[in-house]
Amino acid sequence: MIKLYGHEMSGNTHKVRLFLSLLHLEYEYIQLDLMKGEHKQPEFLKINPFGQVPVLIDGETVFQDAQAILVYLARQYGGEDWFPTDAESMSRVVRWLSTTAGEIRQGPENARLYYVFGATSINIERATQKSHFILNLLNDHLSERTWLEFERPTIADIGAFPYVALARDGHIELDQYPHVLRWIEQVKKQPGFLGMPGIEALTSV
Ligand SMILES: N[C@@H](CCC(=O)N[C@@H](CS)C(=O)NCC(=O)O)C(=O)O
Repeated sequence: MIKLYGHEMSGNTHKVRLFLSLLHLEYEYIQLDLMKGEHKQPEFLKINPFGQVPVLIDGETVFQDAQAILVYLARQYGGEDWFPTDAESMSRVVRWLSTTAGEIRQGPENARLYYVFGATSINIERATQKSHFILNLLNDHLSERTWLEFERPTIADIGAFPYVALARDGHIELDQYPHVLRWIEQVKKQPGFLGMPGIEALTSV
């Protein structure tokens, strides 16, 4: 049985929950109380010395970091589609996983941390500027493509999705990025899509 430690407001946790849901995998979900610092307790630090969620355990093996977990799940359970293994395709997907942990974290993820969680150590001007930089880039990229790479969703899309879709939480308006908005709707249309607070699933009429 797969076990996932996370938090409902964590976009990093959501990357993993969304992917587990798209793969129709069952798992036990353990929500940590981050406000009480459960993720900094010795028991949890044993499974993740970084003191962060998400952490996924499959059998005896522990995986930390949302991007690394997506890679594991894609290769272990997702077949060739979500994370293809030829050298060029792999590099293309990893490029967006790096962007997720780089520009998207420095931009919309940090802006949300500032406004929603009061993380005043964050330089909000810089996070806002970084957000618009990466959203502009994504908008241009998606103007000619349906998905970030290839003609189907991959873990590149799943990794990038939560904090882009949550950008408004960080006071970043998405209206000026129509191709990004279209891409968000497309992710939401995937069978098995799962929302989180701030990312509503589409309602069927
Ligand atoms: N590189 C990690 C970052 C995870 C992360 O920042 N998790 C946040 C919640 S979204 C957390 O646990 N923060 C608590 C802390 O860093 O002390 C990943 O991609 O999973």
